[in-house]
Amino acid sequence: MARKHGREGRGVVQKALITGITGQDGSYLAELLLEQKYAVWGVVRRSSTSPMERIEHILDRVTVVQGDITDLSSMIRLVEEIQPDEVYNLAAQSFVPTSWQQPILTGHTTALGVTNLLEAIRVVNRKIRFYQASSSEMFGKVQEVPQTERTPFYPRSPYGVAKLYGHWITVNYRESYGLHASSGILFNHESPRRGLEFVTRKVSNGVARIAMGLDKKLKLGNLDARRDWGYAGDYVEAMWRMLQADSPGDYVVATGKAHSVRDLVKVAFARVNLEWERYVEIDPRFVRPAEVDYLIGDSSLARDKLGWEPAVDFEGLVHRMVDHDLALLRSPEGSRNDHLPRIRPGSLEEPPSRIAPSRARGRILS
Ligand code: NAP
Ligand code: F7E
Repeated sequence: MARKHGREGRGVVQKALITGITGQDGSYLAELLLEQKYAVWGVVRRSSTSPMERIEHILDRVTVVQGDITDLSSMIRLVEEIQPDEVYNLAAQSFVPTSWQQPILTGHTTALGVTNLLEAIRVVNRKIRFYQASSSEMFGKVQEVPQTERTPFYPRSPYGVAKLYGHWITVNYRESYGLHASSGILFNHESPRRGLEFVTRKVSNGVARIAMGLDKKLKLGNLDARRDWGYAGDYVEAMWRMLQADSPGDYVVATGKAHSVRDLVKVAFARVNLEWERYVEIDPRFVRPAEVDYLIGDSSLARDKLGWEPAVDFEGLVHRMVDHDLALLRSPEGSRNDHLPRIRPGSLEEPPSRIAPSRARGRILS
């Protein structure tokens, strides 16, 4: 899709602050903003190990700053110091099953964290434009098919409930203080950079491992769940376009096509000429206490108002992910068995997507 340039007549370098820059979306968004000649700052939590794997290739072009979205003082300090034109809030506890295990942390991060950033903007400079990463999980037990910006919400997990708070507090700050604050209701979007615990990457990695003779089985939960899956690289463009619009708003971002987890598995195994039925086992530990059965979005508003449309289709996405994981396992790093990503037997905790230790580079400002 052809990219439009940002807001016209700016003349000066635009400054963007991204929370969640080390995540899947943060890495693609940072690349897009660098391409658009922004100066980019990314918030990274202090940790005893480095989470920079997804942004190592751009660390010399972004400024990494320490902060935590649950800590209001660090958000105020960063917004004051950087004086960004645009703030993208992508930070969250984003894995739905973990939200049942850590509901309070999920609330602090995924819900109240949004207020911390909005407060920082309200106090420091109300002209800063704000993007909130809302989610189709807010539709949960869907009240309408397909889902639009007007569909009533019915979240089914502590994560969905927390995102709903984040969505409404964004709307509220827009209406209360006149902030240019937009909420992107994004449906599932995936990529080779997806965390290994999410079903698409779990499947692409599992298929690659089975094709390489490293695993014999792939254990999954509910194969009947249907999702509207798109490509993360396409979706970050919608985020950026929301902040270039004259007025703020709420937008559904989706492909308009749904597939089941079973479809995903079929396409992924077919990519390596294997019959999925021989390898996939159902493990009740991966079935959720309350499921979201069927998500499919209507993104007409984003298409009409923002000129956004997705470029990568479902098959293209799954092939890209399987091919990537095969290449990774065949690479010199991947051939070191002790570093291969795998689901540990008997554990619901799935490993981080790292293959090799990251080399921390770039400027860390504290
Ligand atoms: P992700 O890969 O899980 O990334 C989450 C990011 O948030 C990571 O950079 C993580 O940092 C950071 N983070 C977590 N807690 C934080 C805290 N307390 N303070 C500062 N940073 C913190 O998620 P994603 O897939 O890129 O998604 C980006 C956003 O979109 C999330 O808000 C997610 O809920 C939302 N969303 C995602 C989808 C999707 O399909 N991907 C759909 C709708 C909405 P660490 O690296 O240190 O963990
Ligand atoms: O599950 C089913 C599972 O974990 C998708 C996050 O980015 O998108 C994501 O949330 C479906 C569910 O994503 C396994 O039950 C079957 O129905 O990949 P997922 P999610 O829960 O839809 C939304 C929009 C977000 O906002 C979230 O941040 O797949 N499923 N078997 C499985 N899921 C997992 N993870 N593992 C399985 O073994």
